[in-house]
Amino acid sequence: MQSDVAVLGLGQMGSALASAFLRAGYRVTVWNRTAAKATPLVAEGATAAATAAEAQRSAPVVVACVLDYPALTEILDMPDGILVNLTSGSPEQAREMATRGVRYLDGGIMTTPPGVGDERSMILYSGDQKAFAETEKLLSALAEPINLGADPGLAALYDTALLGIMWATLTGWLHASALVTADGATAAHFTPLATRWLGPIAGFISTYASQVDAGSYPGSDATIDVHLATLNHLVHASDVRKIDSTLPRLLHDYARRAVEAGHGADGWARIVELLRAKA
Ligand code: FVH
Repeated sequence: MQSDVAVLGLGQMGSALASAFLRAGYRVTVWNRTAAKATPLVAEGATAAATAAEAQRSAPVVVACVLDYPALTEILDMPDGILVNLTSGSPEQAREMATRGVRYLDGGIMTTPPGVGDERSMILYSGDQKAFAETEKLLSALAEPINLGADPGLAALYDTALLGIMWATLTGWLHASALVTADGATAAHFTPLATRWLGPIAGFISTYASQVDAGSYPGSDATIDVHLATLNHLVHASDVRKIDSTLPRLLHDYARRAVEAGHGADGWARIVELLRAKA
């Protein structure tokens, strides 16, 4: 072992991870299927391994960030040591990987490559808790490490759930941008109001979290009856401007179903019951 950490996979993210370790002063061995991608990192001070197996024997901690789990499985050859897998996957894949005899930590990177090495960024971890304790300081070089506990699937579950929020939010904003630009406004003019609106929305979410856990959804801020009436405007405004109304119609449909089931006086958090009941 001549390095502190080995990084397998030097795509956009793996290169950013290796670079952050180097900037923090760690000795880093790198490996990538396409060897040329190691060149800039070697210039920064990394050692290039000739094979994935050689890299895995070069350090007590191996950080993997390749395309997907099949790619990881192809190159995995760890006799011992700690595997920190930052490759995206499902909770089920993470739990299966943890059964393969390595000391396993699964991770979900909640940033893009430019955010790696920034302490305001976060990376979610779950799995072997002793391994987390042993690697926490090292992993702090990448982002704030958030420990979700011993279930190796939890980091991937939270990662996926958080990405779901991202896609829903981005698509809501894009729909809104299509709406306002159809009448001659610009996205640049509209967007500061949109980002300001995300503050109150974060407040609604915090209020609704305990309601979701309690299964009780008082309509004390706004009822689903009111949401439904207002959603009619969003569908109408989209239709008039010939903007795709799949998203507003989906939301309208949730509200309509809740009202038809007799829950019009409840708050929006009640919709979770429709999301849960796949009938
Ligand atoms: N980029 C991002 O912002 C996101 C942030 C959240 C986490 N993701 C996940 O990180 C994994 C890698 O993503 P990436 O952005 O680094 O992706 P690429 O730049 O395309 O690099 C892919 C690397 O995977 C290697 N690779 C692909 N197939 C194989 C294989 N069969 N055997 C060995 N290595 C393989 C590829 O090698 P090469 O093409 O350069 O030879 C790259 O090193 C991913 O799970 C994201 O979801 C990033």
